[in-house]
This record gives sequence, C-alpha cells and structure tokens, in this order.
Amino acid sequence: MRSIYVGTIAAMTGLALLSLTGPVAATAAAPASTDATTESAATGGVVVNEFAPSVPIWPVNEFVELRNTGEQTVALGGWELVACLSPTAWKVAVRFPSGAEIPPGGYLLLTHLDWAEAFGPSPDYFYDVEVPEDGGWLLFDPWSGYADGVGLGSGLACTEGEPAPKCDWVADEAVTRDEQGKDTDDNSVDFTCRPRTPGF
Ligand SMILES: [Ca+2]
Ligand SMILES: [Ca+2]
Repeated sequence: MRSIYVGTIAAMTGLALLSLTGPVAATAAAPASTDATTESAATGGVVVNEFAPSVPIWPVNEFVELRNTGEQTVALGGWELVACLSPTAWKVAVRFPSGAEIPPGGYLLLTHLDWAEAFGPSPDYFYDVEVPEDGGWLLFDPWSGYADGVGLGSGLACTEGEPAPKCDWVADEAVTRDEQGKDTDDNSVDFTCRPRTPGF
C-alpha cells in the first residue's frame, strides 16, 4: 500500500527545491549510486516521532523530531525529510548529508531557521519551510522507499490512516508518539498531544 506514496514522493522530490541549511549543510547533491549499499544497510526503526507546526501567533518554535526505535544505527545519508503543506503541495525540507546517522534509541531534532533556543535544545538541522496546522512530515529513504509519516490533515501524502490530533501549540504542546515510538501506520492511533520534548 505504501508504494502509492513512494511513487508520489519519488516523483515530487525530483522536482522539489532543496532547502538544506544549518550546521551540517555539507552535501546538497543526491548521493552517488555507489553509496547505496552502505547507506541502505540498516533502514528499520526510524520514525517521525514528534512535531509542532507553525501557528500564526507563534510561528518560530516549530520543530520535528526523528527517533530510531530500532536496535541498529541507521545511516541517513541521502534520506529526505519532506514537509507536506497541503494535499497538493510539499517541499523537501532537509536532505541528509552523507555520514548523517541516528544511533539506536537516538533522536534528531530539526527546527525552523528562526528557532529560538528558549524553546528547546539546539537543533541538529535547520529547515526553511513553515508547516501549517493541517500539514505534516514525511521521511523518505530513497533506496528503500517510504519510511514514515505523520499529518494533521486529511489527504496529505504525509498522513498515515487518519490524521493525528491538533494540539494546543501555543501552550507548548506537540503531537507525539508514545514512549515506545509505536507505529501502527494510523496517525490518529499513534499520536497524542503532550508537553513538547524536542530532541529527547
Ligand atoms: Ca508509519
Ligand atoms: Ca520528544
């Protein structure tokens, strides 16, 4: 079933503008095919774990957190984090550089460029896109295909099953998976509103 999304995302990422910024913005180019074996050696267990979108009166503290719920380090070089802006609009927010990885049990924090550290830890990566309140995020592994997604609106390529709930963003809530990072591929089941814990 996910192959529907793979085709969609594969097509769109080829067209989308890359907007990679931040402390590790080293390699914007797609990795060479010779890297494929190495990069795809371990691909299980990385989920979109938590996020908060941009809201009109509080636009700069949006973030998205990835978590490796597996037991192996996952090489993320060439993976893409795609922002769903509407059912027909999306943007590659981050393409991970060669050498990027996430250890077992580890987290990666990605934030808007205007992130203020008063809102949480320094991010691992910045992005330059504002995800609306009915948007979402999708993690795409170009070698294995679709990895995971979460959306707050219906009809998004990011949304798995029914949408995740909208939270009280201004009260510092975020929409997040449970402590185990459970992923049933139904966002309405897997995500709840909780006090935000960006990066941990
Ligand atoms: Ca999933
Ligand atoms: Ca967290």
